[in-house]
Amino acid sequence: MSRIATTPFDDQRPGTSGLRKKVATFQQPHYLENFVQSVFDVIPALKGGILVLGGDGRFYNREAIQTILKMAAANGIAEILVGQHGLLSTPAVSHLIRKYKAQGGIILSASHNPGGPDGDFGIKFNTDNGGPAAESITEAIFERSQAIDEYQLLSNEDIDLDVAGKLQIGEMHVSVIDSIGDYAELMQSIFDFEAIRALLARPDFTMAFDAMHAVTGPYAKRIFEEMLFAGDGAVINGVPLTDFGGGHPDPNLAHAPELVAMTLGDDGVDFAAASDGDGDRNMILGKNIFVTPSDSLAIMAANATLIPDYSNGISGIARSMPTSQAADRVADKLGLNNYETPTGWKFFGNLLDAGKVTFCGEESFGTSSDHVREKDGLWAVLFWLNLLAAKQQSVKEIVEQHWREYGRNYYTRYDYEAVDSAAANQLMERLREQLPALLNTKLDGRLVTLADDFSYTDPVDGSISDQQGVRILFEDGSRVVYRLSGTGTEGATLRVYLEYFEPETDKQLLDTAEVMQPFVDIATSLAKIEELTGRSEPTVIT
Ligand code: G16
Repeated sequence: MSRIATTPFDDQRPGTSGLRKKVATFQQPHYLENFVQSVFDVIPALKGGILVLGGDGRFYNREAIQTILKMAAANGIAEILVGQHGLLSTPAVSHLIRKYKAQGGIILSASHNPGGPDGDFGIKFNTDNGGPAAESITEAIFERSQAIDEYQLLSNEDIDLDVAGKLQIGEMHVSVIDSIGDYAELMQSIFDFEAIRALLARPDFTMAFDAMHAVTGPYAKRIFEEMLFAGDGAVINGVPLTDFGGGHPDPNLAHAPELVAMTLGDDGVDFAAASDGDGDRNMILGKNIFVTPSDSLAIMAANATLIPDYSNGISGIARSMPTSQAADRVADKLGLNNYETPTGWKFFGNLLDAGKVTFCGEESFGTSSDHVREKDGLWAVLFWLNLLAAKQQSVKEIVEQHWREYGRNYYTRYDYEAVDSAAANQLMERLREQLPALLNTKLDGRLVTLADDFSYTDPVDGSISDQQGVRILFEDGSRVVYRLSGTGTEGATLRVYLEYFEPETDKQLLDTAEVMQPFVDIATSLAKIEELTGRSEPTVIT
């Protein structure tokens, strides 16, 4: 075993979801090793314990896995479960940690960010509940990284990641496992596969799943094509590639145009879905309709009892603050617990562990339940298929019926990417200063009933997270929310979230862009976006 001298890097503070940087940053000598050693130092239970390891297959995935294996052996990890070919989706890691009672998991992914040598890489640590490490832990890892002076590594040959089986590195047992089997079994235990098979066998029903050349390809092929007989070709872009085929593995209207096109017109597929780099995000589409992630969460909660695993009802729903309030209306009506948390899946962990909620969701294309402690793209897709089978209605019918019953929360998000960081911080600071004066004033004729910088007190452990986004709420329930992303790797990304509630049925089928324009105008002028950032248009609208 070698102890290798090193010096700290000052930029190893994890963001919304792990440490994400350009590949070139991770390729610097000692960069990956420093961070991994900091994780091992902060989580002593890993010594003598079990660790799960895998990634989304992006460029540098295999090299990083070989390095981490040698470091794990040197740091006294007793057993490591690594995904075959180095692949494991984020929800699959969460499940494996829980199933095999591991002390933690390392996921190599920069999620929906582009890959390849010029793209992004990332590393996330999940704790023994299967969920992303809480802020107190990520902060401790960062602090450790700032004092690190050596790391441990066992000199060993690289192992063959392509062959499933058991081997040993030094004293450490290594199992190269089928990445899909345990996860597919879990899905089978939650959903009615018979009913989904019958739906997919209907001659008048067609589906397409876009794996975006990322990790869910092999999972989707096994589950949809081999277990549910969706038919060959139901999964598109199903082969994981280190650069995601040059695409941006982000399942949204902007980055999955091929799939969106398949849903349009009278011949469009009846159901379409996509997932992201590491398989935790989802996008749901029906023939000529896109289901916003916020609506998807609300509709799932309203119909949960139609799914076998939730047939006895759910305890509650949590959503991130910028996610639309559609789910709150369902919680109110059904008498469910309801929580509003900061952005970041890690904030749902305590609520799920305490049984306070069953479903969680975020506007950023994430939904999941207490079956794991991560968001889960394929779970959401299977949920919708099961729902379609149970209701024997189209996606459009289900969504529009939901709006008629609960009202419609029109929703849109504007992203201004790679903005100058100083300008973005100044914009947020200026907004914060304006907040006290905004209360009870009118913006474009709308009365402001709340204007604050969102602060969250965790109801389970009492921890407080401040400055989680500026929100301005109007009398009619509409909102404008601003925050800076915690997942970008270039400058700052300003996100502006806009929401308008429409209770009247005859106004629920209007064009979202038109309905939201007054709020876009309010948001851009109040924050002086063009003046302060030089951007007259957002980079992406979802
Ligand atoms: C991550 C987090 C999510 C968060 C999203 C966007 O998703 O897990 O909880 O909503 O980033 O965060 P931000 O607005 O700070 O960029 P993923 O899929 O990238 O891991």
